[in-house]
Amino acid sequence: MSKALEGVRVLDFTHVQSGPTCTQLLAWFGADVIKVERPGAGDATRQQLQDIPDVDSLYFTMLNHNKRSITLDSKNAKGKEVLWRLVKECDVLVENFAPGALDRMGLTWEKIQEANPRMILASVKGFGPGRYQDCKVYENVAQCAGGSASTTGFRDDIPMVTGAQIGDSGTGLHLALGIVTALFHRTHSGVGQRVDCAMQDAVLNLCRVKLRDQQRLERGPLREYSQFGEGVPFGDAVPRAGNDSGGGQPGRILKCKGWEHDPNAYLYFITQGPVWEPICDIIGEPSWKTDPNYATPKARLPHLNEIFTRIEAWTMKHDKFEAMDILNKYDIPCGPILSMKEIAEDQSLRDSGTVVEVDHPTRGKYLTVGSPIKLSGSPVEVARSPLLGEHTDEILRSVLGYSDAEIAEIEGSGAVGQIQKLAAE
Ligand code: CAO
Repeated sequence: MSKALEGVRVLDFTHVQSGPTCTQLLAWFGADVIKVERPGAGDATRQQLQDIPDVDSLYFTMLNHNKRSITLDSKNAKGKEVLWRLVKECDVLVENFAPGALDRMGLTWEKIQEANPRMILASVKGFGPGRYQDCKVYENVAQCAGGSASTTGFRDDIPMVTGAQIGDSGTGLHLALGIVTALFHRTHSGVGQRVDCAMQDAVLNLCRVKLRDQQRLERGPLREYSQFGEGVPFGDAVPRAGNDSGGGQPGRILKCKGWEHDPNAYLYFITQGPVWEPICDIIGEPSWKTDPNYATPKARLPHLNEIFTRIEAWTMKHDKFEAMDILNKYDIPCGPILSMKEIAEDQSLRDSGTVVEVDHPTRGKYLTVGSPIKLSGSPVEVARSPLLGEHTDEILRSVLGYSDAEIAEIEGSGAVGQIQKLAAE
């Protein structure tokens, strides 16, 4: 079966997390992704958070599946020559260097277009044009500048970053969409274009509902926030809402049986309007079905603390999975708080290819997250990440057509470091 992006060749000049998540998606969908790395060092994440000495870290392996690796010093004259050959052979160049770094390598948009008018140049930067455009940015900076931190956590506590990598992986996802859109546009325009995605913008896009609430706040209190029921006045900016549901269906994280010793013995419980009656029956408050203080969603808003305290008295009698089974019979929206251990062991996630076991020549077997996007006509097979420079020789020969003598000259110049000839696996 052919892959959706078969025939697309990507010059992957990305590092750390945001860029690599984007090119990993393209590789999963069938693009030939050629990761260019500095000789001897490679992507800095190869050595970061190493759990096994001298073995590519899980940080690297889990972000760089299905790619090929070539080492190339882009500041060496011969290296530049090879790089320009790659620019001519590829459809997309993806990079997430610090602002200005690509230009300093001589790869300006004007020169790239001249060399290859069909090239799509896709970049991640921390900020778009404006006062912070020259800043270097990592995940948590983007979460803070994009509106996530100020709206995450509890009202009485400091701003909070989230474990979901919305700044890095979130931006990578946005960029991948920009790239496939530009590829589609190229099918009828015949020319490439730039695709820029700033991490601040991507986070803000994911925090869209909070900008909604900012404007609602100008017209009155946010009644679905617990703070409304508690009688705490609102300020002039959207507050942190703890674990309140974002939408019009109030929800909370509630303790379940075992919470005293298990940090994840909790359930997210949503008091969705249409299932209010079964909720009342299950928690043993049948009179709340008709009591005017509780019978309608609007009437319930000032009593959310009382209601959830009562529901929690019920959830604490059941473990989270038992509670799920009971509540699901009545279509009550709820979900267990799953630990990473539980997720790693979840059979359904394994069966669907979302959690995948991969074998690696120096690491052995490890778990990774497969593609969360499933294309029926282009299934993803997760292949291990490349070793540093593993495909240098292969790419110089088969993609760029260099001869033995030319390859010896390139190697002698130091542009690619020492080419390793790997034994067949
Ligand atoms: N050969 C030679 N030089 C190379 C090279 C290669 N193959 N690959 C990279 N380099 C050079 C770059 O040209 C740059 O040199 P100059 O500064 O002299 O121009 C240098 O390596 C360092 O690049 P950098 O500034 O991008 O790297 P850094 O580690 O200092 O910063 C980061 C990292 C992520 C903060 C920065 O790249 C950045 O802000 N990127 C954009 C935002 C982003 O993607 N952040 C997400 C990171 S994931 O949390």
